[in-house]
Amino acid sequence: MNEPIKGTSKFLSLVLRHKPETIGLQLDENGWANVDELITKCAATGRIYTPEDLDEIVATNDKKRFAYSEDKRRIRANQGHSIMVELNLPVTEPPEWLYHGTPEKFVAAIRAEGLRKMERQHVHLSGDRETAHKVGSRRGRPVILPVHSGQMHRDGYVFYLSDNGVWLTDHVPTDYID
Ligand code: HQG
Repeated sequence: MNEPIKGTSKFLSLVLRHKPETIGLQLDENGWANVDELITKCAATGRIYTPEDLDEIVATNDKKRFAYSEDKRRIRANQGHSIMVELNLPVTEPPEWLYHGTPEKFVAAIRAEGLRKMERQHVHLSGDRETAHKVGSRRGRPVILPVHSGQMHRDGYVFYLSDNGVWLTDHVPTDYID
């Protein structure tokens, strides 16, 4: 592999979640890229990955960000997209509480207007405080907001669970944030 695995994962996140056009790639409506085409187009921009490199990323990436189709001819990001894709994630009944970690500076806005999906396709929630803490720490000192997901579910809000265990929903109104 021509760079540490973390750099590769970052680059694949860019291409498979946000900007496939960076390498002239097109994703289908479900977010899949053809593996051979991905490898060829990465190579054209100087990033040489073998099929075995991609196998390693799919298998070992700490957050299981990527997955193959059953026939392994296609690859996609499990969640986190900013471009419009239909992931066909299973609607799943959430636990009573989920957690959202965010930097302190966003808390006032979140208390005023709820959790919004911002640039992504969904609001991302974690099943435990520790994970939420990690998510929130990406941008500074985090605050953990408990979300009353059980009540949201009873009130008709829909939740999805991604293949890598991230809970997704469209919007969390302030009433459900503890
Ligand atoms: C905040 C990573 C102001 C929100 C993580 C967050 C996650 C508001 C930021 C995944 C707001 C959006 C997603 C409001 C929400 N006013 N700010 N009303 N509502 N926000 O990155 O949840 O490493 O799009 O709190 O692990 O931080 O990429 O969302 O701080 O799973 O695989 O707006 O990204 O995964 O930021 O993170 P993001 P997120 P990966």
